Amino acid sequence: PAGGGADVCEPLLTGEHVNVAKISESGKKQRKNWTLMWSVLTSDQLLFYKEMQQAATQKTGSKVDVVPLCGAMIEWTTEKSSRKNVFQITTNTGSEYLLQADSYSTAAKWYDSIRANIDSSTKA
Ligand code: I3P
Repeated sequence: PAGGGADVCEPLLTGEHVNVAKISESGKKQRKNWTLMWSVLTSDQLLFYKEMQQAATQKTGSKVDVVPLCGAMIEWTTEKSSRKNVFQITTNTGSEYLLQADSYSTAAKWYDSIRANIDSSTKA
């Protein structure tokens, strides 16, 4: 139907719980605080919600954070955390996020999907 509203981007990866720590905001370092977030990947954004239900109902303000993927960078890191399977996303506005899952296959699936969407939403 027409007039789908603000959130018409199709999620390319079904939501899933992922550990997230925002370590800097617009270039300013933040205290690391790992939080289990319900994470949804669209073609050009990574969305973090506190709970799965909030993603389903799309309540205004229910998103905890929106990570724009255009111009972002992604890389695995073993230096920024003592945890395993950690990768970092750096946005084009200088915000940095660490994402982590205990399962390597889960972490790798998110890494690959996010990287693909960064590539397709970023003009060469
Ligand atoms: C941090 C907390 C994080 C840890 C971080 C600590 O302490 O233990 O889990 O990151 O290590 O500083 P606090 O809760 O007192 O802020 P990892 O779990 O990713 O290792 P770091 O300072 O070496 O990043």
